[in-house]
Amino acid sequence: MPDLLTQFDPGKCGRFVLVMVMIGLVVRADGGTIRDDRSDADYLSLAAQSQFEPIGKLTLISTGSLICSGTLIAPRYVVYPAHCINQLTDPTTLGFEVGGVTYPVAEIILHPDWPAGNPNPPPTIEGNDIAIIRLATPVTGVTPAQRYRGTTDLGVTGTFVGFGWTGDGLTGQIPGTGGTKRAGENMLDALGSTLGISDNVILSDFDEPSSPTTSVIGAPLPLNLEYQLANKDSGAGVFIFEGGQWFLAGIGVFVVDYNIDEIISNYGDLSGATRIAPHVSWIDSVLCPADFNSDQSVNVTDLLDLLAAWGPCPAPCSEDINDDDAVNVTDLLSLLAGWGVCP
Ligand SMILES: [Ca+2]
Ligand SMILES: [Ca+2]
Ligand SMILES: [Ca+2]
Ligand SMILES: [Ca+2]
Repeated sequence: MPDLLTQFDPGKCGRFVLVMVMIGLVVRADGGTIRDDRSDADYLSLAAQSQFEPIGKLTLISTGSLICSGTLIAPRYVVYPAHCINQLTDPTTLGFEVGGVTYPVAEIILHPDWPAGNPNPPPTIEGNDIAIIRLATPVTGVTPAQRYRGTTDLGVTGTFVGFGWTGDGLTGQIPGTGGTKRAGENMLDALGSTLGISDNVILSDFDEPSSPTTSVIGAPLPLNLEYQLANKDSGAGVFIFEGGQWFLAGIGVFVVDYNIDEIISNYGDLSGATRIAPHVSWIDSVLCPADFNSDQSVNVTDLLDLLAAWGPCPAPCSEDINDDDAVNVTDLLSLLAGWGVCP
């Protein structure tokens, strides 16, 4: 499968001419480009910290080749970008490798507003580039990432963790470098509307240590382990630290040759991540469909709600869990199966 290179229409994107690389198709993938004045070992050891264990590889089972990164958000569920497997609809061909084990995939759940099967979706829907896979068996020995539910994921440091190509801010990404888990930092500088796309996307520029004028958005100086997403980094986890806890705030989806020098992911280039917070209700509804009152638990309140809706129930009808236009014993059993604290 070739990489996708999309030339955005400047008319759609304000004053910007964007060359967008949809990162993360089939090929082995190291994660991200790094500062030219820092040791790669520092980025690799950041990636090895325990809070980043839930980031794994979505692979083709037959070859073990990397499709994308993904982040475990519950023992049976992984979040990743929808564009990664648009054209691969058979979940049994896929595996998720985390903690040294590859788990088979049971189901692919694309965001309902993502155009399934369209490899070149318009930038207007870029904010919905998110999907979930359900694993056939639960992951053990790895603590899932906490989904970010707050509102302060802008103007803070993001830690990006993925398996894509690497290089540094001078060389940009180097083809064929891949497969190693690498982490780096960048400020989450601006929302997507800065580029004329959805505010469900958050943007980060690659700041140059010796040249503050390279800055595109936000502060002009790089962070200590400044980093940029590169090819094959789709699904890189974007983490923030708030209130003493790490949260998954986004997933890497694209990098833009913003400085138009035909070098991808060098100083002066921009990347985008789909934010988790605007999608957290949808994620909750997938992981815990019987929690009708969204209190993160399936209990007697939800049971009474279901019983009150018993009988024919045309859409929209949240109590009709299996979408057959009726609330009946099937939905009741589904609710009972999910009884307790939501994943
Ligand atoms: Ca930056
Ligand atoms: Ca560039
Ligand atoms: Ca509930
Ligand atoms: Ca039903």
